[in-house]
Amino acid sequence: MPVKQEQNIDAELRERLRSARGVFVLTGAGVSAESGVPTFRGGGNTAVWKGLPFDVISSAGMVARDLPAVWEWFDYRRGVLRHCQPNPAHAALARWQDRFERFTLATQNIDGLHAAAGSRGVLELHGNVWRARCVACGGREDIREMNGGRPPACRACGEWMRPDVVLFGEMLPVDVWEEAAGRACACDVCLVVGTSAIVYPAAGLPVAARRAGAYLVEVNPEPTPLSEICDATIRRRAGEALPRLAIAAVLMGFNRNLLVQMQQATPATLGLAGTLAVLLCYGGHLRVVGESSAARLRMGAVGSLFGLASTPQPGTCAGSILWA
Ligand code: BJW
Ligand code: ZN
Repeated sequence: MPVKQEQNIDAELRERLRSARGVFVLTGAGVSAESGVPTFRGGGNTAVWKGLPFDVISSAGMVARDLPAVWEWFDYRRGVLRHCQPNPAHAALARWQDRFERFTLATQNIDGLHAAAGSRGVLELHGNVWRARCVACGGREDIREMNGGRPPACRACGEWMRPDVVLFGEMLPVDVWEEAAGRACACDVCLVVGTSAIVYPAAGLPVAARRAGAYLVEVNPEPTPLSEICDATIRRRAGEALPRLAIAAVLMGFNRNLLVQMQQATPATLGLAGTLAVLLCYGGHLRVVGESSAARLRMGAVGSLFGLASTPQPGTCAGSILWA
């Protein structure tokens, strides 16, 4: 099946999202790019550090050879991250978590920005840069609550601690991986955002989801090896695309949950709701049912103001707005 390359959210994607019960999202460095976090392979400025390519310094071998250098590298990275805030893409995904029966957010990022945006239960496949882990007993600590010392010593057993991140050549945390793999294979829509999709095993999750029957969508300004098996690709930055997708999802929830109440609403409520919806949803899909002709007229007026193609019928005022 040919891949659909969309600048806009197409009707099929909206419908897939509307009917999805399980949504699985995999994010990578690109979702944090608009927060100022450098990517690994997208021209960011951390690709080489002190003459060492990141895949050398961020490797299992380096922990064995030179743990203090690994700490220095991650202290530097935390110094950069300290100034970074979640962006609209993180915020949009945080809003999604309550909109679907089953919603899973798995990330390859170690920056903690999804949680900072309010996402709960994020599956952090590659660990978290703000945590340290004891090389002997596996005990974990929040680096922000530890005092000095590099490498720090474990409070429980006195052995060295290391950053609690998954480096090249290391296994992913088994429980997190198994949870992610199970959820990926049980979703209806799989969204892959801002990853070059070349680092395994994480890059295998969307492939597994697609094989299990999910509708696979990629949000990335650049093509990736995954693009050719995607059902749709949105060639936009995550900070632009996700809020628009999120608004489409909000309005779908709005349709599903509030349609009945809207049928009972007064023309004024309908007019206000319609105006708000159109203002908020410049990329969304709007379907509001009104009992009175005044409400339909009001919706029609709002629609024409905002370029809404509306098709009012008795008892119904419906329309959809395409992205500008
Ligand atoms: C935007 C945007 C915007 C920009 N909006 N988008 C062959 C087959 C299978 C596996 C292997 C293999 N050869 C080697 C392996 C193993 C290796 C691997 O996959 N290597 C590949 C490079 C081939 N994998 C491992 O070692 C993993 N472990 C493992 O396999 O265990 C089994 C094993 C054990 C023992 C021996 C061998 C195997 C572990 C992988 C851990 C990865 N760790 C890192 C570093 C974490 C710590 C740190 O931060 O330093 O994780 S590597 C780095 O890459 C980081 C990332 O999470 C990961 C993925 O990168 P990501 O997120 O995709 O970022 P980028 O920069 O690559 O892409 C950014 C994208 O965003 C681009 O596409 C842009 O276009 C886009 N973008 N702006 C949306 N605004
Ligand atoms: Zn310990």
